[in-house]
Amino acid sequence: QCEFEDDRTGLSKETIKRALADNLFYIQGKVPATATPNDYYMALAYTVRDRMLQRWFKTTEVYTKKGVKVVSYLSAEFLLGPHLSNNLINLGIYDLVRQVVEESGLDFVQLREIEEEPGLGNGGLGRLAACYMDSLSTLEIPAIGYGIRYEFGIFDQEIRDGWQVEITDKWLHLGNPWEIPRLEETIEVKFGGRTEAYYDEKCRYRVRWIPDKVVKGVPYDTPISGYNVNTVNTLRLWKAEAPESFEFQAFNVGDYYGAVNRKVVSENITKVLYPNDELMKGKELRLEQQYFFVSCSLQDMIRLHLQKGESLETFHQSFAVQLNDTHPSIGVAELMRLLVDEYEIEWDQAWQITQNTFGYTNHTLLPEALEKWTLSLFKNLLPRHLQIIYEINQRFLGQVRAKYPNDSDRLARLSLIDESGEKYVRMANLASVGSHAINGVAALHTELLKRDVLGDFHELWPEKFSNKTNGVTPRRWIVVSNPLLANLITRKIGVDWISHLEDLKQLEAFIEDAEFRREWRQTKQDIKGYLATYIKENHGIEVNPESLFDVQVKRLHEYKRQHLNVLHIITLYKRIKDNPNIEITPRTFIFGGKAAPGYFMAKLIIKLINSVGDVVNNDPDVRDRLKVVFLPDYNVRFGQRVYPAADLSEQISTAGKEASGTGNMKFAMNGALTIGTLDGANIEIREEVGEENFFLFGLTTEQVYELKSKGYNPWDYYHNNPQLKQVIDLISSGFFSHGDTNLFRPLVDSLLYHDPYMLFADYQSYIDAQDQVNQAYRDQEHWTRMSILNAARMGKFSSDRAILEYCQEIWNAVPVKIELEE
Ligand code: 26M
Repeated sequence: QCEFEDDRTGLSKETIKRALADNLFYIQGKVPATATPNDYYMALAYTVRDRMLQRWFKTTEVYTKKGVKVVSYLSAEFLLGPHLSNNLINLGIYDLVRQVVEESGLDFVQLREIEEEPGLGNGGLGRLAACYMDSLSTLEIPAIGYGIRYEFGIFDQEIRDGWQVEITDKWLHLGNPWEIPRLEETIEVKFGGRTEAYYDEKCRYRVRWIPDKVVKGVPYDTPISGYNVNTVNTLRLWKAEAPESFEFQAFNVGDYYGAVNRKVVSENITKVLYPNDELMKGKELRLEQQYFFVSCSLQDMIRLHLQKGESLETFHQSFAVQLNDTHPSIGVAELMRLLVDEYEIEWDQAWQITQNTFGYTNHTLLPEALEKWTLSLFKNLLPRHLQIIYEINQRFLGQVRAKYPNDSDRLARLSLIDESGEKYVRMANLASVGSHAINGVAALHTELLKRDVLGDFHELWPEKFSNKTNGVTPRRWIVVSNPLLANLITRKIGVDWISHLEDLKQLEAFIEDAEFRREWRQTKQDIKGYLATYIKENHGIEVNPESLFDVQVKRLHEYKRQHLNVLHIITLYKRIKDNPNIEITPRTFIFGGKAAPGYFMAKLIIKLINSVGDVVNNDPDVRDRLKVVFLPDYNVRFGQRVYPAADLSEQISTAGKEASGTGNMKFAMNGALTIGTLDGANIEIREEVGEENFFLFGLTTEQVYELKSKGYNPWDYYHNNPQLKQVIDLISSGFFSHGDTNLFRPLVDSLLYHDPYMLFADYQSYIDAQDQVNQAYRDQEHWTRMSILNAARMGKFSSDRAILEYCQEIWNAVPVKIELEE
């Protein structure tokens, strides 16, 4: 029996203290006298990582030795957010480590805030991938996430004079203690060039691809811990590097600068995350990124599969590969190429393997967001893949023709190639044909997918389609972000709810307990106080923590209708101006979100929010009853601060436009009430929490379609609703723009003459619902009951539930316990 704990695994206070000091010296090369806060943060992070490593190693070993099926989640984005607190919670050592850090004379909160969050995603889709990785580990499902190690993640946002300014996100500048490069597992990816047909020694027709560029993919692995289990899965992100200087010697004699330039161009592939633009413009680098990470990942999986001594015929029994939207859908053609060209498998068998391997999740119905690439771009970058896509298409359309003779319109719609004008490859069609399972991300979304965007595919293969309503991880979105509420809940019902969120139902038993309601209300109040302090310290705006915190945080987009929220604010402001002594429920309107850099209208909406805020916040008539704050640089870390502090969650997209939404879930789990339309997962949230605990407004999807088809005229609403007219006229008059009547004209004109997202049609219904919110908030006892019921009934929206459904209905994956021998 040893008296000393291992420095890298031990969990006694003394050992952790020693480990911190050791890591400071041996990894950072610093002693306390010279150490910066970042040095201490790094030492702390390594101390935590050390405690994950034997679990990580063991997990990986079991997966490679045992014949287990591994889920492979392919995603161009993983919006992870800070690792430190999340890992501490999952390892069950948060309080312990915090104490040790503080006993060492350090400021734990300060160190925690030093971590640069990996913002390797735009929004919902990337954050969903991160929540799913957490649940896969927690459920002990063998899984690996594959993606891109962007050197620059989503840009940082600053607000100057009310406008958004983008700053590059240098998240790696001080090093990343959470990743380990695996240089020996580097993979080569080919680009461009041409193909050549030939006959092999058995006189079989074959094609070889002679590329004009080879790029290396270097894997960087990040451990993904599960909550309260030994499983630590891997997130493997690929970095592009130019192959060693062989080019210099053999091929580029005399063209040194040309060779250097090619090296730089290769390494550009993983430089920067593309912000999702309103339009899918043919960006060659984007397709290069997609093919690069997908090819690396599939080659990696094949290597792992062959290492087990298996033949490729059983590849789909080793890996279930999920396509997170169409971004990785080139994988369908790439797996076919690898199987047919490189491993000489017959086409039909390769196609069986491919279809059995892939599942495809769709995340959007917006037609402008459906990915397509021009044939010329495709041919230049991936000449062999274009041939393979043609071959897939020919065989596929043959089947369609047999089933629906003489239906050329249907054929044109189903084709992998869009030939209606300039020719394109349609990535959603490729993903649909190449997958055995297709799913939407909320019940309504899946129904609309089956009816509209993928209607022809649904008619052809109804059995491929299913719904998998999104979920979010309660570890990060309750336990890490809202420890006060988590502790209150645990005191009432024990800790099991953290991995069995349906247990929150047990809170309903305490609804008549006045003391519990008081604690619940007080907790929310305390958290609102923290946010108020943060806003004051960081942005200099005084907000009243007693006021109703009305929050809309999400990417800026017209369909999400942040400007409808603004119309409500102006409506209230107008009421005060018309009658300064009016009874009004004090409110703080909190906004956050980034606009795509090229999306002019979204940026103008940010300017409008700030301009309205300037007027409202500084008008003495308002007497601080209304405050409007746009908090810059909304990201995962700020989400963790704001969801717990919200009273009201704004989920106000035009019905039929928001595929699911996941912020809606984070708010409600933390006891916010929702004002929302019948869109995405709002519908299911309302079903769960009860219609009496949800503020509903607006047209239904059917009504939106109906109104569109019979001719929607926003002008009529403007003229028939004096309140709406006053609000719009106030913006047009230059009241919020120092008399400038041009500034907001594009926005106002778009509403008056087009209003594609039907703000005017929903305006009155929204205002009425907001008036009900005010009434409800005045009865704090009643509001608290509704708040508790919202949180208590959110069990369905745990990502654990979502992942279980994927495992059972799409991946055929089962848990594998990881045992640590003593
Ligand atoms: C495309 C091309 C080039 C560059 C970027 C893109 C691109 C990147 C991300 C396009 C769309 C992207 O994300 C879409 C997205 O986040 N969709 C959201 O997915 C969530 C998770 O399912 C849903 O909850 C949201 O409703 C849906 O909008």
